[in-house]
Amino acid sequence: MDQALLVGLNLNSQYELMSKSLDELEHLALALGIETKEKIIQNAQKITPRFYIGSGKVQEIKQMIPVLDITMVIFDDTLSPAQLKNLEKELEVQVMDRSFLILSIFALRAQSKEAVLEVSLAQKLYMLPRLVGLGNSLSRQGGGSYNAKGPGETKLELDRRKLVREISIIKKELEKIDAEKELSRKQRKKNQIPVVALVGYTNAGKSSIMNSLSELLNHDSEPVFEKDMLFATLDTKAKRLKKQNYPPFILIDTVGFVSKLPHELIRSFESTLKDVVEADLLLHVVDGYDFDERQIETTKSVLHSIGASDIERILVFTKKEIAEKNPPIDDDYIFVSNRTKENIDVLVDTIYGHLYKESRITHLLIPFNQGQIYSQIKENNTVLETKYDENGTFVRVILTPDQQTLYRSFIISKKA
Ligand SMILES: Nc1nc2c(ncn2[C@@H]2O[C@H](COP(=O)(O)OP(=O)(O)OP(=O)(O)O)[C@@H](O)[C@H]2O)c(=O)[nH]1
Ligand SMILES: [Mg+2]
Repeated sequence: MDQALLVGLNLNSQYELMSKSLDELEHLALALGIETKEKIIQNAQKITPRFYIGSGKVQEIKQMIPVLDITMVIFDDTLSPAQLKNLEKELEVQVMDRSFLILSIFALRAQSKEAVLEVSLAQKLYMLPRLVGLGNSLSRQGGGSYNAKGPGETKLELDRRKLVREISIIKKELEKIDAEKELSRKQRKKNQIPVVALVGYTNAGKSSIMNSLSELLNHDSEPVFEKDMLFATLDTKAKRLKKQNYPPFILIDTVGFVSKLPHELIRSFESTLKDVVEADLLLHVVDGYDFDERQIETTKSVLHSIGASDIERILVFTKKEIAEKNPPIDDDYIFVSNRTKENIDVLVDTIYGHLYKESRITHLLIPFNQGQIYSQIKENNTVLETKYDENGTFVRVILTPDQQTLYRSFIISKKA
């Protein structure tokens, strides 16, 4: 097992926040099997360009390394390529930053072809500007060995060109996958089925909510993977759910967020996160037991950076059965338990309330030769009444504004 020393720079004199951030870093490290031996916080006014922390602190760390048997030093923030290089040279152990750690966890978890490509793209984007500094860390990731060096070309330049080439190949692969997914997105739009996406901090309980909702609404579906671990879900899973006598909706479970999520990851997960961006409603899931308001802020800021901040959001807290008190927050929320299933039914009603709040009871008269329209409406909507007369099938049904447009030629003004 690697033994790590964690380092945080406290710039805003918010010691407590920094200490929480280092606790989270410890969890991230543990996810890779790295044990934390010691945590150090330096209070400072500004970042030192050469070492990120002050050079006195670097010497202090250097002395601790042999005493504590440290094999790597992990910084809580993103280090510049130069800082990384200077620190590795000075400390003579492997040095990594929070971004590298998160990227490595993602790499460990990625299973589907899409996730593997996305993570690999993020890692390569991260490496590109750091080829000079990442000597030790990079060689583990397969910097590659080369036999054919062109005249006058350095290994560095070859590495760089190889990376650039690989990045463009992966991007093309991802575009292909995205084009296929685009088809199913278009199909959903055409069928007017609304999309609800689960978003939130990693380990908040998103996948568990998907399972609770599926159990209640769709008994025969396979559960998705839920586990007490960081980034359990990397792949998007979509399920069609439907309350009896109500129209269906698509529920999407996807990757969780964490504070200081590397921007390379956000960029390369574009295709996965598109499902979130195109959703009609977001369920912002928050751990209601281990409540931390900053996790809400992190999620909001990631949503903002992917262009999803204007989508309507319902705040959902989990783990109600073990929480001692209500989360101290002014916003409206629903507090559920995925263990006892308390309030899962309330969540369902709230989802329907949001999706169909502009829906209207509409009267339609569908000629008998348009039977498929009637089946489509019955399948996807709440039909309140059906009657047959010589002109066709009369239906009293709840329609969304979009559906009112779609079926406008069948709308009649009052009861037949
Ligand atoms: N006691 C309790 N545990 C819960 C509840 N909801 C979720 N959990 C547990 O919390 C852990 C994380 O749940 P997940 O559903 O995997 O979390 P997630 O948000 O999907 O996490 P990522 O996929 O990593 O982003 C699991 O061990 C769940 O069993 C709840 O209501 N009560
Ligand atoms: Mg999950």
